[in-house]
Amino acid sequence: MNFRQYIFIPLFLLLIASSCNMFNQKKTTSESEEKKPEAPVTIPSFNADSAYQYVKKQVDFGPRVCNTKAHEKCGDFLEKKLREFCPNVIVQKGQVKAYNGTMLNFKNYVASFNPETNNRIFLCSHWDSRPWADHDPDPAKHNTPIDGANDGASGVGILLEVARQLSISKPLIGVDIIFLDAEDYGPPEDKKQEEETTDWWALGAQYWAKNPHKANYFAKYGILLDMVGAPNATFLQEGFSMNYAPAVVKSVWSTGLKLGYSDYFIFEEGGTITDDHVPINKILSIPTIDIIHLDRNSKTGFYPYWHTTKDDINSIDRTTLKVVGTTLLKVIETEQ
Ligand code: AHN
Ligand code: ZN
Repeated sequence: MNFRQYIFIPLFLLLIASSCNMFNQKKTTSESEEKKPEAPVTIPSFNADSAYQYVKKQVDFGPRVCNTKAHEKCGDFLEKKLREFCPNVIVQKGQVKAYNGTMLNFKNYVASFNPETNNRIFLCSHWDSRPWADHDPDPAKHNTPIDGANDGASGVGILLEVARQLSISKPLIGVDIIFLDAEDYGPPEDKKQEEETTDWWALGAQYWAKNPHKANYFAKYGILLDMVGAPNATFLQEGFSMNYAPAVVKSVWSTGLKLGYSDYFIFEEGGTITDDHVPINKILSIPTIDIIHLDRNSKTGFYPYWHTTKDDINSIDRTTLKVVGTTLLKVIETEQ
């Protein structure tokens, strides 16, 4: 063998070997493609900045008092957002009579994830805001409509973000997200009757409880959010919730506790509050609880800026939105 043979034979063998190898490599690639792991499971994580923006957007329309332009515009925004996140949205509209005889145009919005299953829960909040700051420390402001950043917009902002998360993670159970109207048109302090029937609150919820968006509507239970965005909020266990749905209260509060939110979800009974969950419990008989900011140290028993002009966007805290939203997503996950 001369020098050339020394070089070319091994070179030739190398070429054959490498071409075989190329073939093999190709095969390996296609095998690895077959074994490609499935797309990672999306774990929903509540985004507090997103919820905050939804709160701010509502407040920016101005007070969402029934029969006003701001109310109508905000309603259109809510419907548009719900339709972005969910293919099944029903809008209920009509008129209800207020304590002073005013006919209020109202709209209730219902977004249904997995509408076909009866293994479902609902989450709700009122979206209107109060026409009068009748608890403002300044009496000159008692007729001023409120922004209702906390009283109204906070619950809706959280639920819009929950809806956005569900549109990504696709729950196995059914979930209805419901925005109830005309909750906060109850008689102002100076016009209250001695023996108030209290039927003047929660007019949209009363309508929905009597005329659910769907015949024979069923849900295992419901959760109402009311004033869920103030800093260091304290959610005492509201009285009607404890009467009608004690197991739901305990389970939701335990979920909050497990997530590390024991400063918010307090295992202490608060007073009974006439709110949207009352007609739902009474008329529709679906056990429904109220997660509501109750404060033993405030004069009204509610969060300090309740029905004052200070219930504005500055009273909203992302951490509280996160606490409540994360707890709700966990509750949904636990139901799967
Ligand atoms: C009563 O004052 C009877 N209910 C209060 C319900 C409410 C008003 N929640 C928010 N604003
Ligand atoms: Zn209110």
